[in-house]
Amino acid sequence: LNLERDLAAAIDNRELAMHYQPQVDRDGAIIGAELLMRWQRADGSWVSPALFIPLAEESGQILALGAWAMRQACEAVLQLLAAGHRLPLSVNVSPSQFRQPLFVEQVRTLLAETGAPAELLIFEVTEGLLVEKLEDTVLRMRQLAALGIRFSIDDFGTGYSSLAYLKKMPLYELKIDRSFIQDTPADASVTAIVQTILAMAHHLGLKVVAEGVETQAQADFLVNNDCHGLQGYLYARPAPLDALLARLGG
Ligand code: G
Ligand code: G
Ligand code: MN
Ligand code: NA
Repeated sequence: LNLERDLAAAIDNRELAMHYQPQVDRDGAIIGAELLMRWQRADGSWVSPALFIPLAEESGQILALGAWAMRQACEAVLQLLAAGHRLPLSVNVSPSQFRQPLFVEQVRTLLAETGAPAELLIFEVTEGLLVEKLEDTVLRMRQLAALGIRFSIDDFGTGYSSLAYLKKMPLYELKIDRSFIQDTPADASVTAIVQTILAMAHHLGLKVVAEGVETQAQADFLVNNDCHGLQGYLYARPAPLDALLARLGG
């Protein structure tokens, strides 16, 4: 098994697919969707991104994968618009992708080429991005925000960065990591952490999406604490764009 070699071929052989997982509001209406990459090998087996994304990070292949993901996002935004749905899409941006010298230029070019409105793209970045080179990160985020791109901190609460960055960067949203949601509201201290994240976000004017919502008890608790968006198997698993379009109706 040589995943690195196979991954290079996967891009050329169109073995990568993008799946979309809806995010809903308190009434269950779809307010957005996250793009999640999938790799189906020639033998039909699926490789989890939890396995190939870290590998691609190490080999540098993440740059090609990331560029592909970004184009998929723009094309999906346009396909949704054509079907009458002005739906923001969230795309995961890995730290090395974000740190490429020409990243801002690439995004600008892609937006111009495709005509996708930047206002319908949310970049999910992890706290790992915010640990090093904070000044440069903030500068780039501002340049992208000036184009209309919004930013979400993915896996919030699991990283090592300081809360000081929350004030410094142009953020739109926090995504509470599913490890917290899993134990909410059953575990009192985890539940307290979730409530604290929600309260802090509200004070800072940030939206919050909870990931990994699997039970109605979790959803009820989150809604009662004014969580803006809910994402998880309770509503839908990640699936091809057609499934999202069907769910939106048309
Ligand atoms: O969908 P799943 O839970 O298997 O995803 C596992 C991990 O892979 C998650 O951490 C997710 O953020 C990451 N991932 C999925 N798609 C992409 C992508 O397009 N780009 C990047 N950088 N990470 C992704
Ligand atoms: O790291 P990131 O948040 O981008 O990754 C999200 C991952 O969580 C995806 O791999 C997705 O498939 C997975 N996921 C989404 N909803 C649920 C859920 O309700 N339960 C579990 N266990 N995983 C989920
Ligand atoms: Mn994510
Ligand atoms: Na996450």
